[in-house]
Amino acid sequence: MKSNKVYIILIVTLFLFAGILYLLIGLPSRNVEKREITILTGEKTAFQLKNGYWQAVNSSYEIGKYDWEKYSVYLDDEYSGEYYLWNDGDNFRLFDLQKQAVHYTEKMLALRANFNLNVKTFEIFENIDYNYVLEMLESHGISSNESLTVNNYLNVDIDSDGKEETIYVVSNAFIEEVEPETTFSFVFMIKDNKTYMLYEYQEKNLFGNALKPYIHSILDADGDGSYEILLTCSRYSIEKPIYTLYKFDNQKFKKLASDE
Ligand SMILES: [Ca+2]
Ligand SMILES: [Ca+2]
Repeated sequence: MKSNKVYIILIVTLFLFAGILYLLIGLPSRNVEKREITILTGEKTAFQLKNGYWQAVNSSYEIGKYDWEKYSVYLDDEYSGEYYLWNDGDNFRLFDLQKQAVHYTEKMLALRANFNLNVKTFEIFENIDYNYVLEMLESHGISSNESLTVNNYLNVDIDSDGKEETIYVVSNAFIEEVEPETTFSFVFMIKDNKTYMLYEYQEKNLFGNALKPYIHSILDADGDGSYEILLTCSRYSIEKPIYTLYKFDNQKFKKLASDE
């Protein structure tokens, strides 16, 4: 009888322990997997998070499924309201809730998610303090005399720790006055005096191979409280720019989705 009691107590304890483990580990990860977002830009880029996976949606058929859905729309990073979207083959157009066309010229970001949306507003400054940029160029064998077409920065608290990081964008893409040997672009973040590379491109300068980076949006794309960066890279041709979404995770930037 006594040994039976011991067994029952052991089994009940095991069940309780398994239950607590499930609550601690199982539930939070299930919540993460339940987070869904659709990210659309004016230039018909579409990224989607579903069942814990990121995907760049490219086919016209799949993109067509986003038409006439309601989205939270941000124009030049400011929340503008709820709109319907419809793609004309090249771009997403906006329609108000009465389905009247709304013309826009601003940078457009449209979101639909099952969690609270957070989009940062930010200001881009011309860089006058070359220290970090020179260090970056030198470490890639590029002369400090090289002419640049982009040299700017912005301050933003990416990891929501109350301290702002600085993100630098530097490039000689699309330079006209001179014929440089290499074409290069770097996007990097300085946090606590340390450099974290977000995007780097360095190639022999051939006609039309340059890529010019631009920070399109800073948003919490996966609802975890830290911010992701949506970067665009323009090309020489009239082709649409390449969009890539980056997450700063474990002390490095990783790609979540790209329509490269
Ligand atoms: Ca920070
Ligand atoms: Ca996030």
